Amino acid sequence: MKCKSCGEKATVYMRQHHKLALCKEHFLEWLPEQTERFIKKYRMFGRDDNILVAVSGGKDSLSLWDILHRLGYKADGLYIGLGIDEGISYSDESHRLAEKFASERGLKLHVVDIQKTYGHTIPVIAEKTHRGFSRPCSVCGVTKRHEMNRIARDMGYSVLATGHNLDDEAATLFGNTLSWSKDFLPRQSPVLPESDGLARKVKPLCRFYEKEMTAYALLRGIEYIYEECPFSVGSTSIYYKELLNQLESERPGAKLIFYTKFLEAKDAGLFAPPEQIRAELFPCPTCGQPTSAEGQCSFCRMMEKVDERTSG
Ligand code: Q46
Ligand code: ZN
Ligand code: ZN
Repeated sequence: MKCKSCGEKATVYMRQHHKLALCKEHFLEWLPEQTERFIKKYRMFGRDDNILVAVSGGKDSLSLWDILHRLGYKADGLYIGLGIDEGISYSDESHRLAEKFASERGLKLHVVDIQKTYGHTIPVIAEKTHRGFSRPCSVCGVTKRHEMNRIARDMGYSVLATGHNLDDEAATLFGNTLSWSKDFLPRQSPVLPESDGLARKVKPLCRFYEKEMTAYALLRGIEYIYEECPFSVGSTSIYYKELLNQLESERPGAKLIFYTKFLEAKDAGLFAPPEQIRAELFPCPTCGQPTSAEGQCSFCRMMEKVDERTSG
């Protein structure tokens, strides 16, 4: 197989992208160019925006940071230490790799350690709130969202970027479609506009297959944590990813079509415009972040419960 650009031996073959074959050098050019295209297509941000990239130490978020930096965007990183240390030192190792990535490139990384900031690790918070019987993912999700919004607001970032890839987005869409979620389907988008003091949220990698992101990180020589979070084992989203991979192997491109046709249908008016569906928001009396219920936001309610159970 030959590279479409230069005719040298191809390293990456993408059956799902009209059988595109590229050598290492041209693949490493192609992926950032495509990212730039999507940033413009979905009007994610411009060169003047201050972008905060949520960095987990995994291949997607570190590659995203690498790409934005190469494209000349102003992008700093945020690493959230969750204190997950079950079987492997997942948090320590991912933190080390995020720091290493930043220091090698002279990039700025903010670090929030949940245990230092709130007194407990994620697994302990989950245990105390009884929300994490099988796994602490809902507690973890609420906390990460809260901390990303907090740091973006306090440090003056207008855009919050995450490394979700096509496999992530297609699995989420699949789950939301199975239940025809009228709350989540209208909100699933490569870009969520800023609102009520919350930064704009963008997913510049949402149209790249996971295997393309793996190839990018490996060929670029980015050192990332190979292990997934130990709590992701057996999750519904991994099950959906496996189902979609089966479909993809029979019908190359099916995942991309599933996702992009959904975005097109949304643009064509599948749902009412977001302003009409959006619930009224109130500032949380404790932390000030907007919440849909009058009273404390879900993060502050959760932390109050943890405090009660710790002191009581
Ligand atoms: S939510 Fe759950 Fe992830 Fe948090 S506890 Fe691990 S698997 S890291 S995306
Ligand atoms: Zn080439
Ligand atoms: Zn709050």
